[in-house]
Amino acid sequence: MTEAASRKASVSRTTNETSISVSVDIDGTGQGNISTGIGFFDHMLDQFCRHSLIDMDISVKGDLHIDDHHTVEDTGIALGQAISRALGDRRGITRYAALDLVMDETMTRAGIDVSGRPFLVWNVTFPAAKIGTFDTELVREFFQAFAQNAGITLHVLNHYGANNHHIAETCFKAVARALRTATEIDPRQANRIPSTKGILV
Ligand SMILES: [Mn+2]
Repeated sequence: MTEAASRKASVSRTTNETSISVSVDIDGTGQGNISTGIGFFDHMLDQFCRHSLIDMDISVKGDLHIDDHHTVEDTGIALGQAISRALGDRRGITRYAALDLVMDETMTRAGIDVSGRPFLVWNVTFPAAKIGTFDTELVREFFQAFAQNAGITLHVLNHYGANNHHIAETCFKAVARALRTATEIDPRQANRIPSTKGILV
């Protein structure tokens, strides 16, 4: 980019199940203001924000009297939409990133292609169904919704781990770090769409 374009976007999404406002700044410093009504999910999104360096304001009012499912999935939808809008035509991005992330006894790999082609490969098994009151199966639901709506190809592989909190947290942190790298502007091709097709949407 000859002149740094602003890579920010806001999304508001209201259904009969949830009401969500999301604002993101891809070129942020990892400042977040996150409130979903689900303590554990807020903790995960705080990690996602901090380690991606993408500023995220996320405010959700969901039908938690039913369960956490709609709130988690719809947050993934709105956050993915905001990231996609903020990326615009995806000009100049690094596009690919992958890394292994460790936390105590757990190691998780995330690989990303900011391709415009939504796809999730999820190879993570939680030993327990719950972390406190939070259903561990919702971690996959979040990333499925996020990848679909962000227009990214996302692979997550848990190599090993015993503690469910750690397994979940390494998923969020690994995807955050990969997303940070993959969405950063590559100065060697800063004004070019990183595809021989000439388009990434
Ligand atoms: Mn934690």
